[in-house]
Amino acid sequence: MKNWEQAWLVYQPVKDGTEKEIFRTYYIEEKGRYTESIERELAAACQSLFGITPERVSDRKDAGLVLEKNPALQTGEEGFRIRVSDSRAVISSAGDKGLLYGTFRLLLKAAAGEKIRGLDLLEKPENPFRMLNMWDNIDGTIERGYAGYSFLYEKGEICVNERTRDFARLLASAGINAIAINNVNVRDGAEWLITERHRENLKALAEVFAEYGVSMYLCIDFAAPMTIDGLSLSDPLDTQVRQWWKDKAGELFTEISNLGGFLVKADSEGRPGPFAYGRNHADGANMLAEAVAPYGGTIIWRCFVYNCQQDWRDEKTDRARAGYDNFAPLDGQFAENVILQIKNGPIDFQVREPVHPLFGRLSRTNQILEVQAAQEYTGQQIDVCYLVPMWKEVLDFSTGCGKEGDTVADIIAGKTFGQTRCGIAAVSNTGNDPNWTGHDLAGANLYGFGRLAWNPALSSEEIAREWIALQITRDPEALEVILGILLRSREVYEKYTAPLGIGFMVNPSYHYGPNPEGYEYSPWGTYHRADHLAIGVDRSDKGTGYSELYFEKNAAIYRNKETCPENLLLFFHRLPYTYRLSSGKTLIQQVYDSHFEGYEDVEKMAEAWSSLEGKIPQKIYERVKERFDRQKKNSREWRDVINSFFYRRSMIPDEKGRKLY
Ligand code: GCW
Repeated sequence: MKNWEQAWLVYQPVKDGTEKEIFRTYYIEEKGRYTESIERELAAACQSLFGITPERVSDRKDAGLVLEKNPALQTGEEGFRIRVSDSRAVISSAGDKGLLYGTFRLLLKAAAGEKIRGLDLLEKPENPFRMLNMWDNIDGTIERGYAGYSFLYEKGEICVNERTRDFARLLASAGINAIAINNVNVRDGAEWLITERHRENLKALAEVFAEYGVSMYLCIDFAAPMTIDGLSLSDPLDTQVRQWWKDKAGELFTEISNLGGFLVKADSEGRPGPFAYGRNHADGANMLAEAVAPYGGTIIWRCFVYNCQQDWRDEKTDRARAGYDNFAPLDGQFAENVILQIKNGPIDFQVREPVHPLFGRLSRTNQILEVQAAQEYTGQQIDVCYLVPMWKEVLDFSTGCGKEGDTVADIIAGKTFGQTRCGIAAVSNTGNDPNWTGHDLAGANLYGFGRLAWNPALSSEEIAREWIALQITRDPEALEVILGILLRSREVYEKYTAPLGIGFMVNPSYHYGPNPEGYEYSPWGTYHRADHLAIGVDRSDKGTGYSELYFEKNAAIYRNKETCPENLLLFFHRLPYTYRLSSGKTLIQQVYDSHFEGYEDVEKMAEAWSSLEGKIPQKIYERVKERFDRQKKNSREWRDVINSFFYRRSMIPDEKGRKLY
């Protein structure tokens, strides 16, 4: 018995399915790279969905399902076409991988209870890189993991087992095609993943991902030549260091055919990097790029570089500027096999942040957008928070960079500046909990990330509907209830946690629960500077100048408190508690109202969930109910702590006379 579940690949039996006739027999023209995976999936899915075992036939005419490669099709390697008549489905693609993705799409449509007869569909992924970043440590813990321990490592060793395959299936079925298998903070033994000590297991792991078209990346320690081989330095311009990386890349790429390259966090939060030698990040990245280039490898280099040793008394330094200031001047200096990975916002995955100002500025640099499915600051998979709406806001953001397609979605898809090494990455929210994501509803974020990465034009609602039907229920009424919860969950979370764009009011280090001054006098650079009159940071042209990093269209909106969106008001401006918002409400009253409302909304969501008892699988019902009990407690805590903090600072009572402490 597996002690884990199948998430959205549970393939719940279809009772009145006439579709099953199509799946009784299938024909695959020739053996391709993914044929075995396809056949395995068909067998498992059809057994579970329809109670049948599909049979492979050798004559195309006898088959209900036909899979064929067709080089003339405009699908590319990964896209596919699906056409279904009354008695036959044909999946075709110019590439092997397209057949795998097409198979998953057809099976998932059937599993979601959609009618597949008459289907005529041509799909191609919008983003070349659709990547998951695991923050798994090799001791089995997970940095910012909220779903148990790692299923990739145990006690310092890589694990490759049946669960690994199920994970690879989940990834491929959601369209994810790359994975970085270890934490970007490479430490406590993970430095040695690139040595022979782990080679056999690494090869085995890479092979499982290869079978599902997922290319494997390793996070590396920039100081590895010193850590592993005792060199005296890791200066990217030093000949010995450069040779060390060339040798290392040669070894790794020759032995692991499915290796995509390296993902690097350098000069960030204590990680080593090129700054130690007076070099810049282009020097660092290009040195590695040169080493992996002969093998077609890629270096993904993170832009999360800032000073985490800031003196809180220093009001000039603004952490929000750091990514831009470090990387914008380097545009055009990176090798063609380097990709910069940029977090969605300038600070750090808060529930509300403006879009990172590097988007649109880097016209001559490959780039990947990094989002966080792991709910570090968005409820830690205790509170429900469907993140697809937030990611869509980022993708839809028009940068005003002066090009035709100027949204973040256009830029990372390579449409704006013609790049091909680009796309989107998410920090994974998985762990070894039976349901993979701790909170069952967090499954929607993992699945949703993949779907959105494939096609950013899908709506949050479409994605949620698909996921609910696959993983929880096809019952229309129950589905609507769950949909209602998911679609408002982020807004609700924001209401009781982040007032008007102020982030980081969390408990230091583990980042769960309210603590308005938790980071206020710390070196981390995330201050709100509340006193008895006002709160917020002036990031306008009169303050730190952060608003001026955007193209004028957006800079003009942000620098002006009248036009700045309310949900970012205190991110960009320092304002008195008595400031009147466009609604006529004072700022302080808005804070009170939204926190009271946020808690009430949680109560309503929890009630809605309770109405599902008996209508959905009992274990999911119970697990989520337990999370809602905790979310209620948590949101009440937030409400009272934040409101009391503002009340004590301002001494302005709530107009509605509700209890403040
Ligand atoms: O938000 C911070 C997290 C760190 C993380 C870092 C990063 C992996 O608190 O845990 O380290 O971001 O993105 O590098």
